[in-house]
Amino acid sequence: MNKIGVIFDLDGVIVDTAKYHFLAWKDLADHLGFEFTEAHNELLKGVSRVRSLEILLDIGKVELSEEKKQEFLISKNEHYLKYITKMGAEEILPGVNELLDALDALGIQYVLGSASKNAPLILKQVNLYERFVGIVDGNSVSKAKPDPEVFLIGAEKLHLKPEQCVVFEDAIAGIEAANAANMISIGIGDEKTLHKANFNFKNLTEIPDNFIKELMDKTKAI
Ligand code: B16
Ligand code: MG
Repeated sequence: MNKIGVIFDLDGVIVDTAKYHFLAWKDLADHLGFEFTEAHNELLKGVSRVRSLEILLDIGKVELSEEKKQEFLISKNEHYLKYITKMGAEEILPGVNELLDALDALGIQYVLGSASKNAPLILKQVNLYERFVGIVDGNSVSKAKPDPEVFLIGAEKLHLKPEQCVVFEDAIAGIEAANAANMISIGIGDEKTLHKANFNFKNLTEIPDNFIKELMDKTKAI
């Protein structure tokens, strides 16, 4: 069996923070006087905070000074944090605890690879922080997904080669980043949307018991 490690995306894989991003971005759109729908919010999944604001302003056809943009980035995050600080372990998505237990039992280490600058806080809120051997978040990268940087730093934290790493992701840009890093990509969510992934599951509860063991046998490397 080959040695492998796992890199988890946060929003959409471990917890659903997209609903809180939506409320905070919608509040800003309301303030600026245009409609922001849940369909619009899909465009922001896996995307950095700065890029999210650019997309939102494009939707509303609003132009702002750099100063105003900075101001709204801060106020949006303050609003978002009001929801995040109320989160608890009950918000961990189905199948996460079972998968982490299975990885622990197999001696497989895992790190986080998220675009969120709030990732450490969120993991602490849901009591998962201590289980991860490393966190790569929006503060540690210079290039956003689909650039592979976030996952390559994750591989370093696992002391593994990229081809020994398995990435769980819910966003197209994240799957592209994992593929570009030469890692095994697992799409969590809509199979059609995430068709570039090496494997697809609707959610983590759908992962068969022997899946991780079989991956260890099959990994490209090593
Ligand atoms: P923050 P992920 C991403 O998390 C979210 O999907 C995305 O909607 C958000 O804009 C981004 O984090 C930045 O979040 O404002 O907290 O820094 O999916 O990469 O875990
Ligand atoms: Mg995500």
